[in-house]
Amino acid sequence: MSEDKPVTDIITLTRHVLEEQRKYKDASGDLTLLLNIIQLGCKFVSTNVRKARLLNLVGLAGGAQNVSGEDQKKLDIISNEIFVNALRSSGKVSVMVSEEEEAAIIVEEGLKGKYCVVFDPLDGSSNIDAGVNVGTIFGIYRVLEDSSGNISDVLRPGREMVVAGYCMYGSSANMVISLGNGVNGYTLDNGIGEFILTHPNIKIPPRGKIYSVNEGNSKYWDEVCTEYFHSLKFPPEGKSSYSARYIGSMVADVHRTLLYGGIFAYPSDKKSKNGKLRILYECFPMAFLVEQAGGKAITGTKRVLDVVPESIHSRCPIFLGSKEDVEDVERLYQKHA
Ligand code: AHM
Ligand code: MG
Repeated sequence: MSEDKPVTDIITLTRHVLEEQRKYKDASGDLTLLLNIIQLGCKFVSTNVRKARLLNLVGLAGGAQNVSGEDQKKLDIISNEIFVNALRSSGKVSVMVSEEEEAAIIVEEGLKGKYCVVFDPLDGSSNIDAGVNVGTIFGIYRVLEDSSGNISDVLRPGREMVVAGYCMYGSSANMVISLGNGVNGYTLDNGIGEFILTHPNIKIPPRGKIYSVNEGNSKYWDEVCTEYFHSLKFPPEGKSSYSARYIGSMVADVHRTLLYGGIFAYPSDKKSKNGKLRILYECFPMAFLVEQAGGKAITGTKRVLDVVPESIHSRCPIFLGSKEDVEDVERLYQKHA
């Protein structure tokens, strides 16, 4: 066999999901189709992130602001439209929540399906002008029994999600997904336009050597955060200190944490009582993935996936990553309770 013979038995994301779904007798194929729509959106965003500078998509979109009062980028708006249009027309979705939409989108009768999708179409977009990695984060709930599909279908604990994932747009587009039975990573092959399984069964190391937090906020931290991060930099004699890595793009910081281990945090502080990151479409999907990879995600005092969001854009503090690292924080919060 010649060495340059191409691999012909490729495991694409769709094939992988189909194989998984075959295990469930009552699987209708709807979830597979929905994930295909999400893949389409991610491929579109990936292409546009790459073309951004050439197409003049970098920069602010005519002074528009999103619901959190942040400037919207042209790419944020485009990415949001791609997902909303594709998901609505799929016929598989009843409710959508996007970081870029003030209200939940309730899909019209006739097009409603049995799923709800929550997403941040372009997370970390303040980094785009510098060419830093950005990403799409998403989570999927099944519409509750007896519900016609409304906001109560998404104001639920994250542990009830059926799928969580993100796509990171970096040197390549990396999709990381969990259907509730482990975590797999796929890399977009631009030549054939398919996500190929490249990181099967991702497991986060039980302890890491990296911490990831915006230390510029440290003057506002509570005593637990102050003590914890100090302990990583000034460990007892004979122990190595942790390395600091903070990209400021949650998808990229969590991706590194999943692969290398360590801890990522966006804590609450005196300025931001609930931290910065949004529960439904930032904290929940990432907490789901980290737990499925063997790690932990807490607010400080409780499991992130047990939080019930009060509103679709509510925020919560988060510490996620290697099990032992997160347990160190948990113990400190218990000690100071
Ligand atoms: P965005 O959704 O407006 O892009 O904000 C979320 C981003 C996350 O990707 C990242 O973890 C965090 O904001 C960084 O915030 P800060 O600049 O305060 O450190
Ligand atoms: Mg975001």
